[in-house]
This record gives sequence, C-alpha cells and structure tokens, in this order.
Amino acid sequence: MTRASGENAYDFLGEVALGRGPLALTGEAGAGRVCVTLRGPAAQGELRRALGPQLALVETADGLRIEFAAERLREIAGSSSPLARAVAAAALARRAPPREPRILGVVNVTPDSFSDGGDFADPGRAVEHGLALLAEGAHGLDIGGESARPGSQPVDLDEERRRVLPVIRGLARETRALLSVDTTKSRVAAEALDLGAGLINDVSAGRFDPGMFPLAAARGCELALMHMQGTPLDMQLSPTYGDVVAEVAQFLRERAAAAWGAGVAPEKLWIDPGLGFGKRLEHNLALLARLGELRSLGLSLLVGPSRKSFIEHVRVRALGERAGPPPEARERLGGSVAAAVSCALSGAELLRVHDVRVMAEALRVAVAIRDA
Ligand code: HH2
Repeated sequence: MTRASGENAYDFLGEVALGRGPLALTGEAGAGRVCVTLRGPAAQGELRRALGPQLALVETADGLRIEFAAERLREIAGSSSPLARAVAAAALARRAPPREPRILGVVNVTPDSFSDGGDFADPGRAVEHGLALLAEGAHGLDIGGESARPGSQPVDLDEERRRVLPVIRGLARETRALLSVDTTKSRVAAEALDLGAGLINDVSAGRFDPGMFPLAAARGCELALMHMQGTPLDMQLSPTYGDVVAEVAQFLRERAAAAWGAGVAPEKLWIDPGLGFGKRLEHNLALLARLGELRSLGLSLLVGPSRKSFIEHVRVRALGERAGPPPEARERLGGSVAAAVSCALSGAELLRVHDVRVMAEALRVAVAIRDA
C-alpha cells in the first residue's frame, strides 16, 4: 500500500493490527477528554463491547466519532480488542511532546564500548556512575553489558548477565528512577525486570530473540524498538537506502505493529531511529533533519545521538586536510549537544546521553528559547 508520509502515517499501524481494509484513524487528546474519529467500516458493536457503555459514539459526516475520558486511555491501550487498542493509539499519536525531553544516562558495563569502554566495567563503579548521572539530572539510566559498536561480536548470555545484573540490583536498591536494560536477549531482560528494571532497550527491535515481545507483553514493561540495518557485525559494511527516513519509519511501524500484535500496549513502546546503526553520514543527518516525521507514528520517540561517529565525520568533512588525528569519542561533546538539542526541538521525548550535566543544561535553555 502507498502511504502519504506525515500526519496520517499512524493509520498504517491501525490497519496492521486490525487486519481490515482501509481504515483511517485520527485522534486528539486534550482537556481530559479524548476524541477519535474512525473512518471506514464503523464497527460500533465491537467498540461498545471493548470500551464499555460509558462511551460516546456519534455518527458524523467524517465518520464515527468516539469520545471518552482521557484517564481511560491507559486501560483502553491495554485492551484485548485490536480495535480498542487502535483507538487508544490514534489518541496517543496526537499527544503534544513534553516541554523538555527526559534524559536517559548511559551506564555501559562493558570492556569495549566505543564511547566509554572499560570505564565502568566494575559493578561498584558502574552503580556509582549511574547515581552520579541521576544527581546531574538524568531521569533514568540505560544499563548495557554488550557493546553494539560496528564490528562487535555478540556477548555470551552468562557473561552479559554477570556484567549487567549486579549493577541493576545495586541501582534498584538506591533509586526509584527508571532503569532500562540495554539488551537483545530476553533472558537478560527478564532477570533485569525481576531486579527492578522498567524498560527494555532492544537495539534489534525484537529481531534477535523471539521471546522479547511476549516477555514485554507479559510484564507490562516499557519497550524501546531501535532501527538497525543488519547486525552490529555487518551494519557499517555498506549501508544502503533509497529514502532512509521513509525506510526507517516503515521498519519501526512494522516492528511496533508486531510488538502490538504480541500484546505490548502502544503507550509502552518507544521508537528509535538508531543513529549510527547501519547508516552513513548522510543517513544520520537526514534522520536528524527529518526526525519529526517519525513522531507521526504516534509512539514515543527516543534518540541516542551522544558521542556517535557522525559527529566526527561532520568534523572531517568540514576541516578536510586540517582535521588532524581524530579525538576520542568522549571528546565529541559539542557535537553531541548540538545533535541532542536538534532532537529535542524536533519532538524527541527521551535522549540517551553520556554527558548528563551539560546536556541537561543545554536542553533546558534550548526549550526555554523555543517556548519564549
Ligand atoms: N546506541 C548505543 C547503544 N544502545 N540504544 C538505543 N535505543 N539507541 C541508541 O542510539 C543506542 C543504544 C551505542 O552507544 P554506546 O552504548 O555508547 O556504545 P556501545 O554500543 O559500544 O556500548
């Protein structure tokens, strides 16, 4: 099916979940009420059964107008009826972005991460680092035990558990902030959730482990789905796209629909374009420049621009011969701030960053200027 990109892109998700003919959903949420107009086959009976009698259904020239109290959104998003979930998703699609994006501080418990490899491989140091990031203004922490840098090899399940679980256990004892586990393995994710994690950050978007979506559905936790072309081993060999933004949006739509089909409520889902994961400089820049298009999927948007190589590639492109030797990834602070501010102004709701204090200050000022 050909789709217009932009405003109505979320309709596609509705269609996938519903498995019906063309159906358009538009929604708006505000003033404590949610209004959704359903165009196409007006399944009044199914809606009444799924949403209950407190529902206002009115036939209008545009289609069937459905109205309910915003406080029911959460319950409706978790309904067993795909149609009810599509209605909730349409409403969620129109949520205004938050005033200021939240910050997910990175805690890499790895010897080999490109950005800070080995700095926090010891669990005690990793917990200390996480608490310091929270004190600097992070709203949550993303704890990972497997590097996803280009060319990296998968880490053995037990090794990843050994790296990540003590850190999550230690942090959960000290803080009630959101703890995210950066893993593609459902076993690691399940144990992290047992210890107090609330978000699974799966850079494979459920492609590497079929157990991931059922786990997230059963536990009712949040789930981040990231785009990657290929695997960390081969993703930078020859990344190729026609229209990178359209293709990333399509991938995320399909993965979100699959997660949804497995029972994950749309309001629990995060989508992430995966900067640097199977992308050349021009792909990363296009995704950043047109990030707002991904918001039309109606799902919360997470982005990880921090310390990524495109920052260095911009420097080399600009300076040419004068660029000199590359600085370490941890020295890409200016570029990280510029990219994070750009993401915030495009409606990102969560930013995965290493340098929390500087980033929190930059985002606060950028948003204050926008809102002045
Ligand atoms: N980037 C990295 C790791 N996890 N998760 C999401 N959702 N989005 C990202 O952009 C993202 C991510 C890579 O950064 P880092 O953790 O610093 O390095 P490494 O993968 O080498 O540990």
